[in-house]
Amino acid sequence: MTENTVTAPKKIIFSGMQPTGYPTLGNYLGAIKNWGALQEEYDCLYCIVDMHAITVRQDPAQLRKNAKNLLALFIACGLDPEENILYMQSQYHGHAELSWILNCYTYMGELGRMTQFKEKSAKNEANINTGLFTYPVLMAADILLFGTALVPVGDDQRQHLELSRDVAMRFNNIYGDVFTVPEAYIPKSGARIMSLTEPTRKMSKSDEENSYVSLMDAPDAVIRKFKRAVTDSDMEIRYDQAEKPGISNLLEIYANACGISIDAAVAEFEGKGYGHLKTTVGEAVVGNIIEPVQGRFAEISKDAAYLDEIMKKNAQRAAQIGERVLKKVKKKVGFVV
Ligand code: AQP
Repeated sequence: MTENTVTAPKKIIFSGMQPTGYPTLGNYLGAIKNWGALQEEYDCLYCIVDMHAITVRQDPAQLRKNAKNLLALFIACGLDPEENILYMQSQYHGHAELSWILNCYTYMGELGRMTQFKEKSAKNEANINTGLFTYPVLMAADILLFGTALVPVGDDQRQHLELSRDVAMRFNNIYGDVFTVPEAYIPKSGARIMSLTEPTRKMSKSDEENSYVSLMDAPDAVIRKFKRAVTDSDMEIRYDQAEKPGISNLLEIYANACGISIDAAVAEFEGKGYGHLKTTVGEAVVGNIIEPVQGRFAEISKDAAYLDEIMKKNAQRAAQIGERVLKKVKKKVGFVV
């Protein structure tokens, strides 16, 4: 490269995860694993979205602990805290400020159509709070605050991302080019890992314990959960999400855990029984994901001062980027800045 060469700024990536417990295998395969692959090509912000987490009642001490553990787990999963901005949502006020402004540019009807709101309010009938309803607006703020070009998420976030795009375009139509309109970045495989006990539903950390594998489950518990995974009464191992959701889910998990294609996974199990499939998938998950991640997590989480330093420094790095957009937005809507 010559001295005069100007390199184009890298595109910005933003994604978040709720500290509502340890991430599941679904969170890992649908999100964290892919985040790691993007860190060189893009400027990446990965946020622990504790403000989203309180839309469902949380124990305060546990929430704080979960948030710190999630930071350590991000690093244990291969996210470099120097290359990426790994930080806590509540430690940068810009998220809340922009969220309020965007609330005034989002319609009740749009939010009422959100599948996650319908599902979560059905699960939490005693606490259908406004935060649960406006969750996607906060998510839009998270993304738009940084001029984000790409948002790597699992398939369940597609609808929320579409709303972020609509709100950005609506705002830009009124005030000019303020926001970058973000694109979803959804992996071709692993974007929707299903529950082990009900394979037509997505794997979720707030569901019944045997339905999900947590990154912090003991290896023997992981094997046991896979052995109990719901399949079907047929005998054939083939990939067919509609007819064979349980087997297809196991094949998808195996392919992703081993870094091979689904076709290669199907070929590997040709002529084998369901028992063999379940044990082999469990062992691959333990050997390739659970044990290495837990080993690194044990080392990293010992050093509380190091994690505190990362949190502080990275919240400041996020604020440096966010303030530019926030100031512009405030000016546009007519605040005295
Ligand atoms: N089953 C899944 N398969 C693939 N990707 C998934 N993601 C979540 N579940 C799956 C992706 O993980 C990222 C972070 O999700 P989150 O923790 O912010 O919230 P969530 O989508 O609501 O995840 P959970 O596990 O279902 O949490 P709870 O039970 O607390 O609501 C997102 O990119 C998501 O797409």
